[in-house]
Amino acid sequence: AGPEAQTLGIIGVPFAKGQAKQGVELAPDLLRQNKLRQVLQNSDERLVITDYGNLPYAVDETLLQQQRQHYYHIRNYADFMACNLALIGQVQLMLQQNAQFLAIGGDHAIGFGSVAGHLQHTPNLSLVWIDAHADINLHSTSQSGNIHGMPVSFLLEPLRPTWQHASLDKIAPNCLPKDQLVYIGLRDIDPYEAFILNKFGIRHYAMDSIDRVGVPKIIEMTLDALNPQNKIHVSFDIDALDSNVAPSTGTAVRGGLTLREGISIVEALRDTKRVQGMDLVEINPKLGSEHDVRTTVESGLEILKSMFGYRRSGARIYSNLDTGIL
Ligand code: EXY
Ligand code: MN
Ligand code: MN
Ligand code: MN
Repeated sequence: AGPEAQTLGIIGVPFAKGQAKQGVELAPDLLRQNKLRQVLQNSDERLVITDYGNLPYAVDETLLQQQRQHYYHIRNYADFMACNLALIGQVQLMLQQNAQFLAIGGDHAIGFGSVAGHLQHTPNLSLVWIDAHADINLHSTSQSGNIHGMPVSFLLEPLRPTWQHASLDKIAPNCLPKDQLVYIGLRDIDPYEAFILNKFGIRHYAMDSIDRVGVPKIIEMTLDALNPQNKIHVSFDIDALDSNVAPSTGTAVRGGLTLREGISIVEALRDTKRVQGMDLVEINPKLGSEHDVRTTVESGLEILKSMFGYRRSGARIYSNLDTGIL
């Protein structure tokens, strides 16, 4: 790898226990079969990609005990924590060995470990959460008991005390200040989630703001809000996109981002040169028709291409072209 090399580590996180539907665990391998590596490589020849495979984890007795004593009313707490503990370590390893990382879910419960691991490597971090949902439920506010609707509450400084039995100060001491989080694409917020967002003044650009001012203005406001010295983590839930371009997902909501809007947002974030980590989550190949699955995977790959270097304008580095033709 030369001086221009841009190293990228990829980890598959086939975790499906943050919600009730089987299938999200198949997404990392499905993206690989659909030429993830080649797609990324073609989008920027300077990328040096290391695929670390799929993340294993093991549940221990301490976690089962926490689940039995304190978190028995939400689903699969012990599995959630075990997987995310492994991910916190894996992300730090990837950032020791690479400039950037990509975590492929799995459901959005892995957003906790991915961002928490990123925060341990880089304490001065900003988070852009692109999603139809706010994923900020507490164990006491969740109606579904599904932990993929809660990861942000494990990350955000003012909400961490609500997880007092989870030993967060031990496993992930660095957390996110509330002014370094921006949501984009929301359109399905639970009442208590809305209460939390408003109580703490968390920036959330829901679809109605995008309709009012358009994507360029939303990007401008997002970047104005984030500390320009910080690295950025982008957590992209495929259900942020409209269900016509991302039908194969567990909690699809109509009226979402067009693929072009999704690409624009990701390109603008990438152009800051501060994005150091990304998640792509909630693609579920067991939902919908074969055509739906193909559409969803293609949309996911377009989003990843744009994040890791592809330019719709054609602007690129010409080092491997034979320019002697002219
Ligand atoms: N807010 C709902 C819940 O807590 O169950 C729905 C959450 C869906 C979360 C998806 C991953 O973004
Ligand atoms: Mn580093
Ligand atoms: Mn989500
Ligand atoms: Mn979602």
